[in-house]
Amino acid sequence: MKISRIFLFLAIITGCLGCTQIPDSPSTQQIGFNFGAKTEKKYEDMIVGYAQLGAESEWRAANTISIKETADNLGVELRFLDAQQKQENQIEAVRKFIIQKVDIIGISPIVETGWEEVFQEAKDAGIPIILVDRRAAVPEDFYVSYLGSDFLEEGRKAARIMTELMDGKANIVELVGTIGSAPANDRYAGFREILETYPEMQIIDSQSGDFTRARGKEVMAAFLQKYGGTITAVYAHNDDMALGAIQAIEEYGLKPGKDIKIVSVDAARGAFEAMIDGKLNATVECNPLLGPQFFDLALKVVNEQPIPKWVPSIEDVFFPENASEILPTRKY
Ligand code: GZL
Repeated sequence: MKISRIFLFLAIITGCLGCTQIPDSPSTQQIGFNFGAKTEKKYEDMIVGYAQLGAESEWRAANTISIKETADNLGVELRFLDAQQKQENQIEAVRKFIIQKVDIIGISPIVETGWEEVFQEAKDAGIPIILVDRRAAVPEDFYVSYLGSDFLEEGRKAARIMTELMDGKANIVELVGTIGSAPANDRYAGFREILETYPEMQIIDSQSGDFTRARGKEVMAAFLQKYGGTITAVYAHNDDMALGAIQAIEEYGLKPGKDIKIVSVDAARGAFEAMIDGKLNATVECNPLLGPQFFDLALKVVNEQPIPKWVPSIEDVFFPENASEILPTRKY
């Protein structure tokens, strides 16, 4: 008798190993033989914990909407916590998800460092982590995948655009994002990498506006008090700070986009409106609409299917020339 028949025979008389009890159905209750094969989870079977960092910008608002709307459309049970831009709140959120035994955790780490301990706790609890939007400086086995942009390349793109806009000569002030965050670190580095070969492209000052419009305006106003009209260009790590800088430049009595050229990052709706008004000279896209890709990755992870360690966002750059035509097509 062939070995497989013996196994099947033994399985039947010993009450069938690894049986799947098929829930009562109108007709009959059946016992299925799955011989250890796991039933594949569907979106509606998943419980996902998402530790969002805050609500500091247009970009973040669009990112949150994308996560929540996608979960709703797919029928995923989403546990969503907003850390209000405090790392300790994000850490607490991850610990709550561990206690709740969610299937998987998504997190946009507000800064790169300080995650080893709580990520180890998730690992010990057997709950995988997907990094969304921002990276964390942890060993690669602490997370299953990073879904987000190449911030270094965003910085390089901004520098190439600025150099062309200024014909290779500018006094630049820089509005930096949240100190210690991956986008701020890399947009800072990528921008400088390109400027190395342009000695007359000078960064005369650099300060954090924490990715918010209010702080961007405050920092730009201080730059104008210190340097006045010697400033010829602004590099803003996001559109919200650029819009704040525009207000400060106008209140100082200069024309943003003309007297002082401005290049920013995100390509949010406000940037298109500013470009149409002639007050912003370019914006480098950073895509916040990560919901569909995130839940697709999450389902693959819970079904133990292979996924890439990094899923880069697809992004473009935008200029005033066609801002009016593109704005109606924008989703954030
Ligand atoms: C980038 C994202 C940044 C945006 C800002 O992926 O983390 O945070 O550029 C947002 O607008 O606040």
